[in-house]
Amino acid sequence: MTYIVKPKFHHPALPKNALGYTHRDYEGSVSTLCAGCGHDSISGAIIQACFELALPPHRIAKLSGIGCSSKTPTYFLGQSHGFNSVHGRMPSVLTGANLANRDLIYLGVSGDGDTASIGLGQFAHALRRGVNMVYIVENNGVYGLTKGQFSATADRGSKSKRGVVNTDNSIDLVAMALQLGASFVARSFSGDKTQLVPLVRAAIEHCGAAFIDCISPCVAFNNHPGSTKSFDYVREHNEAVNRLDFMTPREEITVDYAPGAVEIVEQHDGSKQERAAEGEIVTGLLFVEPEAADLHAHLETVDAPLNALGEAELCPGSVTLAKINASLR
Ligand SMILES: Cc1ncc(C[n+]2csc(CCOP(=O)(O)OP(=O)(O)O)c2C)c(N)n1
Ligand code: SF4
Ligand SMILES: [Mg+2]
Repeated sequence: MTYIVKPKFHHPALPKNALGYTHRDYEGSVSTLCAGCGHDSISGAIIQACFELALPPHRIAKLSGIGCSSKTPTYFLGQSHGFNSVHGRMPSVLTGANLANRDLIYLGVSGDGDTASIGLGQFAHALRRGVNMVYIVENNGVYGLTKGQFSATADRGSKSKRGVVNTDNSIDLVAMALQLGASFVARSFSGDKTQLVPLVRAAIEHCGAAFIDCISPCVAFNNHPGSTKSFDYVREHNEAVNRLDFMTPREEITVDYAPGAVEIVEQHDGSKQERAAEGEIVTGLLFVEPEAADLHAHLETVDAPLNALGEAELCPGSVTLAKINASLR
């Protein structure tokens, strides 16, 4: 993969976080995506969230599949662990890494093609198992990298750049995440950094499967009239249900509702579906289960990361093994 390394120098007065790092310490290589691509804004929000949380970059693992969206981990957190996996396979690679080392913060980045088509099964199982991760889908309704075919999240009736009408029903990843038991579910818009940064921060701090479906317009193939994933369409139809200001668990968590723009979303009364039928896009934190148990809790694994255990802890010894074998005879 081609990439351009950013020069290391920066203005001496750049603000520093609690670790003494500047925003620059959370950046990656220069993006090679199309100028104006929504995905770059999401990378910016991830950089900002990690800077604000003062996360040590070496404690973060970023994993992705294949697609323009899945290329983005190269453009942020250049000092973190990274794994660019196979198309649609990020969730299982992330699950394995998380089981081996529970001490890292796992950030899965995917596209709507990567997640809602080839990786749909992988997506479903990672969420239902409660893998402790932040799973972000950079949702543009097309396969951007392969020149703009409709993806499974493209709305029925929306038009391609050449005017072809999509006749297939769309997959709503937020609805699926809710049904599958994700304990943090949100939808956002790459053009709304004020909403997205606190959402990413809250998702990182959440223990369990945190899912963010982020509408991210593809300026090359899906930003025209007739598209329901264009900048203009999302700006006109975005219904932000809450404005978030996230503070770390050491302090109080507050939710700030702007006068007149407040609405409580009841997840099981169908209100979200009514909005979708009216062509509106509901964004914000839609569901959270603050005390959720993650996969390690379900499996009752030990607190120490498995990759840090030595032979003495991993092997019960020949005497114990003989006893177990005898009990099974
Ligand atoms: C197994 C496999 N099948 C198909 C492809 C071709 N392919 C590459 S990226 C992609 C879709 C990307 O779409 P999406 O995940 O939405 O990412 P975007 O580029 O839109 O950000 C496809 C089908 C592939 N690389 N590997
Ligand atoms: S093709 Fe679309 S998704 Fe890919 S970089 Fe360009 S604007 Fe972004
Ligand atoms: Mg896409």
